[in-house]
Amino acid sequence: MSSKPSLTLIGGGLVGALLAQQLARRGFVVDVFEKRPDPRTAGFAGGRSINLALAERGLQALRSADLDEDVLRHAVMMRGRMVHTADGRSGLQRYGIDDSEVIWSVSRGGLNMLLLDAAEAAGVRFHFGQGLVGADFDAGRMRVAGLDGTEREVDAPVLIGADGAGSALRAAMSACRPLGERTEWLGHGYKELEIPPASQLLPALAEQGGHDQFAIEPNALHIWPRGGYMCIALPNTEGSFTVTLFLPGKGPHPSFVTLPDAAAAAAFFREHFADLLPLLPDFAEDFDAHPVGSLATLYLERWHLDGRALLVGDAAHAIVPFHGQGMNCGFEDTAALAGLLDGHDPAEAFAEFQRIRQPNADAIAAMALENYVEMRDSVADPRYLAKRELGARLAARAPGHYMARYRMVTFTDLPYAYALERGRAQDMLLEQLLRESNDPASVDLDAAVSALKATLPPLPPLRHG
Ligand code: FAD
Ligand code: E1W
Repeated sequence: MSSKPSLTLIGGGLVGALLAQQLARRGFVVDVFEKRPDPRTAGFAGGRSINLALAERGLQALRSADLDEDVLRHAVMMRGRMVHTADGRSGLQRYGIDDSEVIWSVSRGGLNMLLLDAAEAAGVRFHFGQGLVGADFDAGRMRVAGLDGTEREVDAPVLIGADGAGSALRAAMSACRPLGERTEWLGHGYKELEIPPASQLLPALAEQGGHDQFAIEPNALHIWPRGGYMCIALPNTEGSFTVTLFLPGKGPHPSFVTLPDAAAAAAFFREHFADLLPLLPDFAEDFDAHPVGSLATLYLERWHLDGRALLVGDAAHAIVPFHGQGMNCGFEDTAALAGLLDGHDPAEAFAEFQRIRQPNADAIAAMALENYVEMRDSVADPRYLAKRELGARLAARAPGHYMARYRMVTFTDLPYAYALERGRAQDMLLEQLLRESNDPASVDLDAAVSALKATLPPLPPLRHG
């Protein structure tokens, strides 16, 4: 075979940096054009600490890049979800029976910088402050703009877009051939707030009568479900937490338009997040300074232009964040693509990549949307709780035959499409078993396991973390 083609990546974010490292390690010549300045010297946008949940799929991709240990050194373990109800009570629902089934809170900025270092060490050439503005796919050339706006042309026969949900490469590809693009807006937005380390919160905690070293349990993902809206919090290594409020963008109260400023929002928090507000000493500053983010699902019919251009990560399949899988799915993309490009020409590899990944991207998009509703309200719904309890009993009795969908998504590398399909079948069975009574203890478990084995094949053997 001829020598490996040289590849031009657009975007040095989480997915772009990891993909670049994996391709360079396989001997490709890789150039990455990143619109923003180098975060390792310029400081990460705004200096705010934003974090993300890393789960098994993302970890497996990092493992294949030999970066898992480095990343986990800077991560905070989350053993379960801590649910804070409106009456001020809270309880931990563990994700698994032991610490083999946990997720990890990682700093977005820290992770990106670690991945940039790793890619550079593998030989990737970075061009920071160079944003794609256009491409001529027939000529194999692209136009990039520097931070001062000056444009120049660069040779780029094979382009890979990891430039996020607002992808400029996607726009350039659409101008060449329609990609069948559709964006479904969620209609809900988000705003990030911060709980500082407990040492900075002593007066507020003393008022609440707490003596803990931490404001709230550090090794958990915190959720304040409130029906039409919710807050979550993920821990940072420094003892702080990043809180995210998810709320309708407009419409009747409460929505971001009915909370136009910090004063209105503080009154709303006093009423509905009474236990959270005292932990947010900079509430007013944060609320007024941080923008409202928007949320959408992106669907494309085509991810590539033959062997000339391909989209990966959010650029191809942005999803809503409620399963914490956007980055994990993008990391899974990188491992799949690096494997396919090794030994195939780009045209074949790109077509095969879409064939394999698109059904899975569609499946996690659907599950992420469903999880918002589940997080917001059904965590307190008796029907949901009964099904979850019966599911746990079936999993304990027949672990090779029943696994909750959340666990398939979060703790295995079973394809997302498989998790969606099997989850539906399992759910139908639970509905049937609980038709007579909503009490899981009243269900004959032996009969239930027989019914399960009669309707569904066993789970495939699992590669566990
Ligand atoms: P991005 O991270 O958006 O990176 C794109 C990069 O391309 C950036 O560096 C950008 O500067 C650059 N770029 C943009 N335009 C150009 C251009 N024209 N030229 C050159 N470069 C360009 N996922 C999880 O797995 N777990 C979570 O807990 C989680 N929580 C989330 C919470 C929220 C509120 C949101 C909004 C998302 C969350 N996600 C989570 C999803 C995750 O953030 C994304 O899936 C992930 O960042 C996608 O990575 P990416 O590299 O494809 O895109
Ligand atoms: C995870 C932003 C975000 C990130 C997440 C999760 C959630 C709710 C949100 C889903 C979850 C990790 N989830 N957690 N507990 N039950 N479902 O697992 O990343 Cl809003």
